[in-house]
Amino acid sequence: MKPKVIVYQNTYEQVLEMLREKYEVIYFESVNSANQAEFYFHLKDAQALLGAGMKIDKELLDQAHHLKVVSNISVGYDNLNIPELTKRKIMATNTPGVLNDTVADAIFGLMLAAARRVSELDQFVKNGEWKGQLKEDSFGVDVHHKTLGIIGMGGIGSAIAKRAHNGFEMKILYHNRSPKREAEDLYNAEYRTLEELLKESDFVCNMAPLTSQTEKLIGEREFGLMKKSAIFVNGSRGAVVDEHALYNTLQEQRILAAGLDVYKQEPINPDNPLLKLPNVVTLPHIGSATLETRIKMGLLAANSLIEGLNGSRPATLINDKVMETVE
Ligand code: 8YV
Repeated sequence: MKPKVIVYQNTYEQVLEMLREKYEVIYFESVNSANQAEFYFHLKDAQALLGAGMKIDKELLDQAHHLKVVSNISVGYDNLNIPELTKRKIMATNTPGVLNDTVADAIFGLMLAAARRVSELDQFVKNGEWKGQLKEDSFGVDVHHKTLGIIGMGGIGSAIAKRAHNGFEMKILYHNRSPKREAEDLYNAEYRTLEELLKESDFVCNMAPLTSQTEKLIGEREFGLMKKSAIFVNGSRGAVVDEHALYNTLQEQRILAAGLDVYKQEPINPDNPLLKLPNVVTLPHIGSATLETRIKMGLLAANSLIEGLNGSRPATLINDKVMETVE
């Protein structure tokens, strides 16, 4: 009898085929109220979970009596209760690295769109409002040669710094738990405290992972330190930002604009006042969602799942300590 694996989000045939060679694959394009009972029926004897975003906590794990691996198709793993997984000798894996350039591209897309008012002006043209001489002489601000502050200089942050340095000749500041010598050497990145970064940057890009320490890291006080001409981009997790504070700051024009790919609640409520502001450009959490990269992420996640079920150490293991306890 093949071990049972649950895939709980839509992924690609290449990924499913890779798993079906070895396992009984129970595939849900998404888990919702209509199929949740079926999901929990299979969870009882599933040995692995593959997907992204599902909250894997004590309550769920109490229903999963044979689980050995939880494999995220994402680099972020704030949906996983790592201490609970480790205590239960369940390996947790993610997909770092393969998405760095794709997410960095998306971040620059948001920076440029916010700086040059692309979303607003796109609608202006499409709504037939361009009827003659433009009423304004300029639309937005330059990105090149400005100062970019990156909060969270991990793999994606470094890819953003590469683009900023090589492509836009920007000055790069960063705030991180530990120094990043490689970024300092390659991109002349300079370490700053969070306060210093917020005060000095023309563009502030949040790429900090969501943890208990970073929840609402950027709130009223932090936005109050930023320049009135500054642009804020969030590409990591919505909960790292106090969205009410962001709205107030934008609405009162205490910063110039924002570009958002992530939100505290996803999908974001269409009535959220942030969506009514002309100086906010939004994406639906698609930072890594290009065809090429999502396939790479799915295959990497599947490979880590296979390594874990084979009893070896997955290349992208998050909770190393689990290897000390797995028989
Ligand atoms: C999203 C992400 O999962 O990897 C992460 O942590 O947040 C992203 O990969 C993806 O962009 C959703 O489409």
